Amino acid sequence: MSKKVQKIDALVIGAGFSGLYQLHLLRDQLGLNTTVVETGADLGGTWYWNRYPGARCDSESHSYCYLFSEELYKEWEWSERYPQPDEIRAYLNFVAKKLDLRKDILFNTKVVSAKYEAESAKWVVTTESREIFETKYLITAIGCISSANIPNIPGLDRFKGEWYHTGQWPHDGVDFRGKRVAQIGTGSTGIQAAPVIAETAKMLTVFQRTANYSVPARNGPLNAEFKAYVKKNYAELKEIIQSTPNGHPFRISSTKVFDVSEEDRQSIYEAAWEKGGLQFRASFQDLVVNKQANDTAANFLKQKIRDTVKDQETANSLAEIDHPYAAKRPPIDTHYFETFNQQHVSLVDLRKDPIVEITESGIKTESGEKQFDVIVFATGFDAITGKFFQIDIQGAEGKTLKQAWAEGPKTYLGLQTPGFPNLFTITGPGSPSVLCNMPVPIEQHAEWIRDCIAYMEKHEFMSCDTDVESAEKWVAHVNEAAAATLLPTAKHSWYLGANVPGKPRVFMPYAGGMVRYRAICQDVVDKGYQGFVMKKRDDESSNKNTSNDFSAAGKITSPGI
Ligand code: N01
Repeated sequence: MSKKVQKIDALVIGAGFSGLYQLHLLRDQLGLNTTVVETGADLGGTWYWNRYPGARCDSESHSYCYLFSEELYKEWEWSERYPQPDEIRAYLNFVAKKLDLRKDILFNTKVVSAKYEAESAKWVVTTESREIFETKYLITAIGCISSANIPNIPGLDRFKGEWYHTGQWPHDGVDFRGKRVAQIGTGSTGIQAAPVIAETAKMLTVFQRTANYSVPARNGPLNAEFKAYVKKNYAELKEIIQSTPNGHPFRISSTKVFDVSEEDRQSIYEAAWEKGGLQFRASFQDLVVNKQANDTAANFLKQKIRDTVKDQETANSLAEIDHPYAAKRPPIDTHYFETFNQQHVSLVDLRKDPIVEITESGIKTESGEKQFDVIVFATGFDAITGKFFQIDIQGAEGKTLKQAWAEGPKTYLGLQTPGFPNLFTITGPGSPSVLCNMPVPIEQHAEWIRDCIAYMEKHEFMSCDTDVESAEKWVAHVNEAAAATLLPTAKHSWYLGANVPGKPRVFMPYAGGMVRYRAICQDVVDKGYQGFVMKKRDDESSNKNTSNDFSAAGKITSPGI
């Protein structure tokens, strides 16, 4: 039986970085009656679910946090260069406590449907336990990589051992001692997990479909001097983080690869390798836009693999990489390639020996069957759109979001989809999202949404939608931005949806960089919410404008990542 309808101003789905900040902005700054609903039993979003061995954020801790409050920034102290899920959750708990957020979050509450009622201009949102909310504003804060992709390999249902997906990891961990473990997948997650699984497993076999680059993370504890530097330089760090295309705390070099001699180039790569982390990508300005320039970095990294891995055949399989460096999300690691020098660790190159099926006791490839006690799927996510499709979202004319995005997601600025008024999507498709250090686009989106809602309330608009023309222009611009880079040349990338069979191959994140994106969003506001259609009750007039050509933000120079 349905429960009483709860009437609120704003409903936010998800209690990760996005949802928490959006709650604070709408409740504490606009005074809206706001509720956050969260499937998990606690806050954390991505970091509530991703607790696999070796899990760590690839962004440096002093940039993987909110920047809106100097007080919060200075009060929190990170312990390591890259934070683990536990520490990120502790940080989010600290923020939630400081801002008194928990009282407006409902945990263990999964949204199953959201339907827009045009007459009342309200969203009716239903949860799995039949709670019903009626809300003017609906904001998705559901993350980009939150819908686990478990490949449809025949036979998994009859496997008698244990199996896990890294994005749905048991909270009390998995004991690998004495176990023969198969790990499928060598993306950022698999590259983090394998060395840690190998520490305790009796045997680890890594199944690799696409070889991947990786740069050492060089993780370690932060010393007192660095911690003091971070606190002292909040303003400067914030300025750097918010003025680089990818939202990281370092600038991308303005030097191009062929502006320097071969010798100098190698020294620059060596220094970046020693420093470690995603900063390697910032060594030169043109690494992700010029294939020949990229080849120099790719060759450097492939040689590092060959120098590290002792077995020739394994080294070949790991170093035969089919895409430019950073055209897929570049992993960083702690002794990943070294792991293959251990006697009990081996690699199966699925390009040469594909999986046929999973059996009761192991995995059968074309060359034969291997026995396993545990299978770890580090196989990624139905990224960016997958989570949306788990909710039955129905817009103004009864069309579902699934139908609207059947040929690929179509949004305006990644923030709104035509026909779905008052639905705002934090880091939705078409946002810079995953090409950036995530808290940066999250803060910008949440603040933009707050301002848009404040504008609507001030002018008594009942609804805000975008039109098909504006969304089409934005999708074209997202494609144009991607085409200006090497990113779409990686054909098996989840940026393109290529990891999920049947998913439309559309480049989903905005590759024009965060600075450019921020400028476009501001320009849209300055022009009276250009491309958005705001309506008053019984009033067909709106502030609809002609659509934007996004040229005000200038030329695309260097993408995110
Ligand atoms: O997922 P992935 P991930 N048979 O999709 C393979 C973020 N992240 O979880 O490349 C065999 O990158 C697949 O092969 P292929 C980060 O943004 C962030 O590693 O499709 N193999 C690939 O090797 C990252 O990019 C942090 O050919 C199959 C792997 O599984 C994103 O999460 C830390 C297969 C999947 O790699 C996703 O990373 C970790 C099949 N049927 C991750 N299906 C942070 O620091 C898939 N694969 C924030």
